Amino acid sequence: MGVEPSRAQLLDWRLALAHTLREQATDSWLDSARRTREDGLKSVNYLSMEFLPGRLLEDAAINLRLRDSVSASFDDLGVNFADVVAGEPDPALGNGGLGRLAACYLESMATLACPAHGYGLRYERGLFRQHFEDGRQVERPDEWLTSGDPFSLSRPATAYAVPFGGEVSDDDGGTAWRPETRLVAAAHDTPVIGYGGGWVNTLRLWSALPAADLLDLDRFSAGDFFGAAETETWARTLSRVLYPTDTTDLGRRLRLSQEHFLTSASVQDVLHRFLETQQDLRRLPEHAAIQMNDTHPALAGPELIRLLVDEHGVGFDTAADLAVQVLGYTNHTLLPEALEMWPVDLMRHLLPRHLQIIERLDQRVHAVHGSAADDVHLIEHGQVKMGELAVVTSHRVNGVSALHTDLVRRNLFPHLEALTPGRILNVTNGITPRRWLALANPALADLVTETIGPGWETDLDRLRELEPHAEDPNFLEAFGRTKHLAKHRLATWLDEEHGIELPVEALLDVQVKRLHEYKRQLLNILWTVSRWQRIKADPGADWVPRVKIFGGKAAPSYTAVKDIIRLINDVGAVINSDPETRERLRIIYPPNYNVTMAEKLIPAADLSEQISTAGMEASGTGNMKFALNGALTIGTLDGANVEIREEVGAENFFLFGLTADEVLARREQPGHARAAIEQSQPLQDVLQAIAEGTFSPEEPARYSGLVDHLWNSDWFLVASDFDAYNSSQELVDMSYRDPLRWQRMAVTNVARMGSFSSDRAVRHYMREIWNVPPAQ
Ligand code: 26M
Repeated sequence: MGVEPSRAQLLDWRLALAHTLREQATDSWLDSARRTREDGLKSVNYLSMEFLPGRLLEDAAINLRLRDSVSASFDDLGVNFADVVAGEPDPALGNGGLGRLAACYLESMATLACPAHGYGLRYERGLFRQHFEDGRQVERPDEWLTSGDPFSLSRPATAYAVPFGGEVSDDDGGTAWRPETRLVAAAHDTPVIGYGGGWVNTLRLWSALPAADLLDLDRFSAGDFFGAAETETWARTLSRVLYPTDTTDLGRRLRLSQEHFLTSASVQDVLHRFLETQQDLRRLPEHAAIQMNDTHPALAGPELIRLLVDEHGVGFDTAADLAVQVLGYTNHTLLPEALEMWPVDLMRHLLPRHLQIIERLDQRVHAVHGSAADDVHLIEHGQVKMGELAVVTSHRVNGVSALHTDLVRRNLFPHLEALTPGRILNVTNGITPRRWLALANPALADLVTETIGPGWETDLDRLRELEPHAEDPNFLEAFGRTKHLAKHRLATWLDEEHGIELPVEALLDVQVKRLHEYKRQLLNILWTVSRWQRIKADPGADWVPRVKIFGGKAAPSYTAVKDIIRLINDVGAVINSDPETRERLRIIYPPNYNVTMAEKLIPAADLSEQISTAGMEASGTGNMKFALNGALTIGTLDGANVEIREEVGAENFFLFGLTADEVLARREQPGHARAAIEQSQPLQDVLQAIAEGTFSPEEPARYSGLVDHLWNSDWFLVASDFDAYNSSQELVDMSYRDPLRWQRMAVTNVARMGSFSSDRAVRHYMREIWNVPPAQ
């Protein structure tokens, strides 16, 4: 770094470490690309608007099997490894589960030596940083690039022009589109190192640059200096910021432009790499699979067809067939407000050629399937439906848990399932055991290795070998010590970073995830109020001490859940300063939940809250991380909870609440919320306290809207599930009072979580969707 060791700052050490680790990966990185090229291997192109990789350096050290020697080298230099990596920014290039899943899958593909590129956008600012002011969420910009991006390589030589706007002439000419503007997509590559370091893939993120000729010289000469720079400003805006919401209600033009920019640059890159070694585009499906992470990159079909037809002279039908063979689409949500639709007028304005191709695809579906396709419309009510587009341009469509896939088939795309039975399949989500056990929980990872030997890192089913030890009191005690260690680590961090005290002997009960009404953080905080009231009513009883930890961000415009954040903080302020209950109940809500915070919270948790309204959480992946780290789950029959419970055993899982079918039926009953509240004295007491301003004495009416909504509407069935949740929580207390029993349940959870490895999930994609053979 050009700095004398004695004068080096932590940042210098971190940059040096980044360059050193990247250097260590370089031979493998080049070899992997060379082998893919020279052996003509098929490769996967994972297109995603979001990636949440977490901090890169410790993960790279672990996967290169260098963590211990790196740490020892730093010791020799009188530098603390943990301090070095603690300064690393956590790239927040995603909102939540979908982006984190993409990162786990990239890591597993590299570990399995599956040739792959991740493609995304290099947002200058990631997801906002969250602060609290008077309990309210305040958003600040995330400046993750201020000390550079030292683990990545910018590749100015790899750039593509991405066209926008303009006019199309009739559909049969090969160069029908005369775009108004072109932006340049420039590549930034991050190595994705597989476990063991034998295979290294690439995460390629695009940033937008103005094309060299974008400054409008005519306007400039005419004295319109600002107008002349308009297009340049537009370019710089495009990759400036990640959309912080999971609906498309704001800034629609910019969002669609981002999606097209990602898709076009990536598909051009896929074709470019193919044409480096091949001539016959009809063989594209033998060499490339493209996976669309939700509909955000669903322009990939039209874009691939456009490039094949307009630039390479392929016929439309051949191009469309090729696209279908190459593409796959993963659906991550059934929420109607998150299903993308783009106004036809906007699409015509920005992407006239793509609109033309979509119209032709629509005609083609009807020509091929006749009246069986009467219910299929890619365009309806002046909107392009991106879900239908993604389905008809893909040979496989998958949901992310068994229940979710069932609902995708039955409720979301029944008309499309009927056209091509078998196109829709399930691939239950998974998580990488390298980051979520080896990195996040070294104490438990060491105990596992001592007990069953190494190898579980790449063969997570081997955790089953822990099961006999669940009967061994010595092992259970050692297991308990790992949990304690994780709690102490968390306590130190909470104290140092946030000045928060953590009572480490208490039951640690954690709900961390994006705020959404369907995830029902509200149910959790209402129960917490109820617990507080009951402790106060019977202070002599033997209450199990609990710490309720919350973490998560709300979309800036989602006012209903911003109220819930404020309520949690308001309740916390009152409860935490109540001397009568302090030793038995505490609320902690550290701001700015992200991957790094997850790595600290999850290993320390005793209880994992997975309490969504049944039928609404597509899968969840936090649920898997907690169970793998020996937390027990309290949860509804939703998403992957269903499969986790089947694997770990019903007796090792705290189930409560309405099923997905019951949810639908309950919503049909008029006055269901009022009826549920009237039947539950504890819930009435809670709502009365909130309505009276117990937690907002300076503004008693602060939560009147929220309470009113619960009595009169309650779409997410918080009231209907309250009593069941309470009974389940009482069972949690009972089980926790018997530490050996609790630990036996926890160890059994760990031992039976092997199938939730992202290695299993990625193998499934390779076999059933990508048609990529396993490495020998
Ligand atoms: C859409 C338009 C504009 C801006 C953002 C979006 C958008 C962003 C993220 C829409 C949806 C987004 O994510 C959906 C998501 O994260 N789904 C989650 O996916 C996880 C991985 O499969 C599942 O585990 C979660 O259950 C599911 O909620």
